[in-house]
Amino acid sequence: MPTLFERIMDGEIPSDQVYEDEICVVFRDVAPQAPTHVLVVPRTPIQSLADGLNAALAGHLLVVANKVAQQEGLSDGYRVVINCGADGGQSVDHLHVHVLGGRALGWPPG
Ligand code: DGP
Repeated sequence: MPTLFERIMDGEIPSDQVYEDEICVVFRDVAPQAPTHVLVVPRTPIQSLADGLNAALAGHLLVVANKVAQQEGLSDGYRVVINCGADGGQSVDHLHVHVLGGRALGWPPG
């Protein structure tokens, strides 16, 4: 069964895509928690951060997160979040990196 994010990347489910390369795709979150809220999603459907992410892919996702943050004009800063598993609040079982910005974000998270 393809994951929800594979179905988005295949175009079966529409999305507002802001970036893509051979390794990952970035699209806007359907339920944004900040003025800018995008998801950096590897094309390979790794379930979570706890499931075999390698250093090269992890690094690429972070480099792309910063690239898109600059593209989105987040010059005052931004936050990168990876929710992992049930306690981490992960709801889609396809690894993804949240990039949030456009307002001052609170800390700690709930
Ligand atoms: P997480 O809770 O960390 O697994 O984040 C999953 C995110 O995915 C959540 O912020 C909402 C987003 N999301 C869920 N369904 C869709 C969808 O169909 N389209 C888009 N663009 N985002 C979605």
